[in-house]
Amino acid sequence: MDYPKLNSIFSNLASLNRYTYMSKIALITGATSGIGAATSHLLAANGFDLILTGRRNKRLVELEHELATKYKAKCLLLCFDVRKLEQVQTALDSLAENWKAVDVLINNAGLAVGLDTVDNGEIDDWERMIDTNVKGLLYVSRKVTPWMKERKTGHIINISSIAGKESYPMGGVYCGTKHAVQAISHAMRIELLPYGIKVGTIAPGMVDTEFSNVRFKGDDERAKGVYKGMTPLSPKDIAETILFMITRPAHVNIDDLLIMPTAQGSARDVFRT
Ligand code: NDP
Ligand code: 8X3
Repeated sequence: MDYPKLNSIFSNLASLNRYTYMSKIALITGATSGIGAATSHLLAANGFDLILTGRRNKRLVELEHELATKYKAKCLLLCFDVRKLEQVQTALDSLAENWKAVDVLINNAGLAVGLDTVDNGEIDDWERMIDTNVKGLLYVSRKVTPWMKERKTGHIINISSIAGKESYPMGGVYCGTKHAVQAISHAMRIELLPYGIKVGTIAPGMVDTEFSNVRFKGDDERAKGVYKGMTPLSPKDIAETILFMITRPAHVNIDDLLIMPTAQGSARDVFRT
């Protein structure tokens, strides 16, 4: 028996397996920026095949190119608005059967728009936050969860916030949407117990992304001020936390994880120098 030759055949088969059959599939909403983009990089580097979604197609195409070049990652792009039920359904229905075997769903797409009291808030801002953060998460989960149930496996990570743990003035509606993410996630966790599907939430404090630019509608100076005199979390910090959560042994589920910058003690208590 020619053992070196056999070894080489086995090692080739293993690598074929790794790329053809064994890679786990992660679907990340809001992959075009911030936490979603950083998570796409880290999961690609760790051998995941990725379904990347967002509204900005150019960014999705650039991201795919970067991940293919850096990590030889296999990506599938779906450009849609999570607020639009029909778009969500059409996009996800278009997946080939092998891509519907989603192992990890990261419901990350979300935003805060405006900072105002309830008696003065812009109705359109409210609609955008509620439709994206709550209904968008529900629309995507409604499509993907049955695929996981069928396979009796899967892991759903919902991105919440410190705003899902406490409310602060002028952020009532954003806080309401993130409290809803916490409540919905907890119910999903219990509903999916019989299927062995894990559900977990991550609630970050301040993370340096495009979040504040979006909240302040393109006012970059105001957005920069949010992180003045303190070191916020980086999107990579959250990506690493997600990777940790989804690589625990089969019997371990991290249900709910609050992660804050060292300089932030609550939604409103930030130590600045
Ligand atoms: P970014 O603004 O950098 O990224 C937001 C992502 O969400 C983008 O990829 C954007 O893609 C996507 N998105 C927004 N609206 C829609 C939509 N209608 N349809 C599809 N995709 C959408 O912010 P973050 O990375 O910070 O935000 C990610 C998540 O983290 C959000 O849920 C946010 O609430 C949460 N979070 C953020 C914190 C922070 O301080 N940054 C702290 C705690 C939680 P596109 O525009 O291409 O559609
Ligand atoms: C984002 C963090 O403090 O602006 O979810 O609500 S905060």
